[in-house]
Amino acid sequence: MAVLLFCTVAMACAPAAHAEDGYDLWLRYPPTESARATAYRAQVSQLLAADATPTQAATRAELLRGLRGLLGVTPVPANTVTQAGAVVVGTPSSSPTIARLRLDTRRLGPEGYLIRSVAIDGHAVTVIAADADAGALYGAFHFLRLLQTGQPIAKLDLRDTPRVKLRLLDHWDDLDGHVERGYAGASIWDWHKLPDYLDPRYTDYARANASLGINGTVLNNVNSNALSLTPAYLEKAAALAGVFRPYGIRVFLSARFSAPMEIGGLKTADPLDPAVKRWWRDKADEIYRVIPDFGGFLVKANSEGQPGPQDYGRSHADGANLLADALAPHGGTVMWRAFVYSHEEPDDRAKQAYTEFVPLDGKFRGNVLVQVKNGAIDFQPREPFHPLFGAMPKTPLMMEFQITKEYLGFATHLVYLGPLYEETLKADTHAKGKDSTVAKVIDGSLDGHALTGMAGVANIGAGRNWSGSHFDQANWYVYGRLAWNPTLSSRAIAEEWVRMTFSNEEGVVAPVVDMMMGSREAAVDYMTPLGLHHLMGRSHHYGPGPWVEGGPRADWTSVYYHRANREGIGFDRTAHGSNAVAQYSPYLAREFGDLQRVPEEFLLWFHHLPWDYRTRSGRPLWDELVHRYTSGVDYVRGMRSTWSGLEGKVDAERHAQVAAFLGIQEKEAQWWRDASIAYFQTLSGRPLPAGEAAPAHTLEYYQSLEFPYAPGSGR
Ligand code: GCV
Repeated sequence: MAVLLFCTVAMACAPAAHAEDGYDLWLRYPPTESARATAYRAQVSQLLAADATPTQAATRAELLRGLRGLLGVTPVPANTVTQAGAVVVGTPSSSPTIARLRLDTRRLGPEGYLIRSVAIDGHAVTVIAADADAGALYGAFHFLRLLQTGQPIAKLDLRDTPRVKLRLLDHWDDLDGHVERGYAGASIWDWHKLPDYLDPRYTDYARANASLGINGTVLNNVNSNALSLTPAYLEKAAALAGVFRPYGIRVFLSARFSAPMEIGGLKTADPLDPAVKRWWRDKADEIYRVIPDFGGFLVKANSEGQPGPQDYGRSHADGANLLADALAPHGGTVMWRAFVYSHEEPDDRAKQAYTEFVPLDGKFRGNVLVQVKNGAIDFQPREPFHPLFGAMPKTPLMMEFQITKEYLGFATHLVYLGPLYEETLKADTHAKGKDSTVAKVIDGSLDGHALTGMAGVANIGAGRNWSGSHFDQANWYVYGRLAWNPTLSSRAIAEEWVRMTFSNEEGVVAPVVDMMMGSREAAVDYMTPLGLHHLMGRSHHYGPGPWVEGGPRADWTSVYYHRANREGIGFDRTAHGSNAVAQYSPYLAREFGDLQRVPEEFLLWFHHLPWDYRTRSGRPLWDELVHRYTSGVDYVRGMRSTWSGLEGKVDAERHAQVAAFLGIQEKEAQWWRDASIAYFQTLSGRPLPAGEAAPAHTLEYYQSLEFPYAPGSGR
């Protein structure tokens, strides 16, 4: 085992002199403030870390990089623990020192770790121990996080294991470099140059994900192209898998259900056809020959025009099981999406996934996860949790969150999604009595599933700062941390992120965390207050479009969802309306259906109410709506002023971009407010409440705006 001894070098602990462009994410490792750095250096004077495997080498390299940056220490080879302040990282098989300690690493599983302050031969030592290499890597990142966030490290006794097995990013990246709903530039995958050119960025992508515990990535869009399953593209995917493997990340692919016809020359893709079964089995064998640790398939079937088993009169279970049987011999998993709604629009769109999937509970193979979006419509600024959670006890359901902000202001709006994720995960399904939270469905504890998963639709692109804006990096971060442990607090995660990404100075941390924590509620207010939803511009989804109607299908319009008329506004999902409430547990069905008990944030999601309905503030509904729109805009104004007060405390380059983006956000928040009020006022016929400013333009003006080149459109 290679053993390294640190000698410290004098280093000025001034802020980084170079401009910060966001590339380094939360792994910047800037010099630590000097008093704290001195203390840390004494506690981190030696590093014992093996490098016999690629994962061990990555772990050691990350520790060296981090410690060098944070503490200004340079490693020198040595043999054993010879002084206080050694850091020992590894497993009982990679590290004789750890083996000697006889720690109970078995119970940590393949990805867990412990970090403990112990004495070895009379020296104070920090041990980062795991049962497998990946756990040691995660432990090393945790240790670095403690230093990055200025935590004491003298008396550590931590252990952590992930609560969710598959923690994935779903890339909606097309093979031509376009990213569906991507606002951070072109695809990070340069398919054309793969497999021969491996952009160093792929390694940094893996490092960033590993630092959060993300252990899988679906490389291509769920609106998939069968070409990604051809030999040439499998070779490219294999090259990426090779880069990611040392970081514990496995590659998955979105599979096009009709691939046997499109690239296999078959006349059908019927899941019960023997030739189709053989084709998928052969394809799986071929994939595992080039990617031995391939994770499996993600499938969008019979949804928004994608092919699927229903094209042949078969069920989603038939389709999923076909692929599951092909992958099973290799240990692969199928993630079958429940984002389905019929082309014929027979029923409230919010009800359709439940209607289709609940009867299939128990019919899926053991290596199938059904992937369910957090809400029943589509990643709206706010939705009640999806009624499927808690309703399919015999089937493991995995969560699908969206990290990219398709409906939350694209890249420029500062909207921290932690509270949205947390709200969903903490929601109580009441499926098995009180405290049957969505988090417990996802981590498998509610129904006893060992196969568990969470997916986040990535907000990563080829842009220099990865996510399109500095604050959007926080959404990648919080997603990863919650995928590891869905019970963490979004505020605590925001604080961690701010400390690592911007500064440990309290004068920065407190105001930025506060600003982030209220930002999602503000977006709800200026876009879709009180349970309104799906009111954005048609197809590109940029900006307000509450007037959107007509077109190919009613449930792609806004009027379908807000149902506003002269009398009132809102979607009646009670027993008098679509009765979507009945898809929740009886307790929640009563709560959501009862005007006295329904949480006000879901008022118009579940109820159609007259404009003069008295809300809990005492204001009539129309006045309350206007009030919410305005307070959303006011919050953005407040963020601008908070941020401008931080000038000089955050590096100039990032400060300037955030300030400019907040300016865009304020303009667009005002646009959302004004356009929405201008439109709804034509229906409510009511005056603006006293003190509320009239929209800056006429409704016709807002309706005339067109954005043919808005980024990220679907195709
Ligand atoms: C990948 C929404 C998006 C689509 C996306 C779809 C899905 O409808 O607008 O771009 O397609 O969700 O999740 O499949």
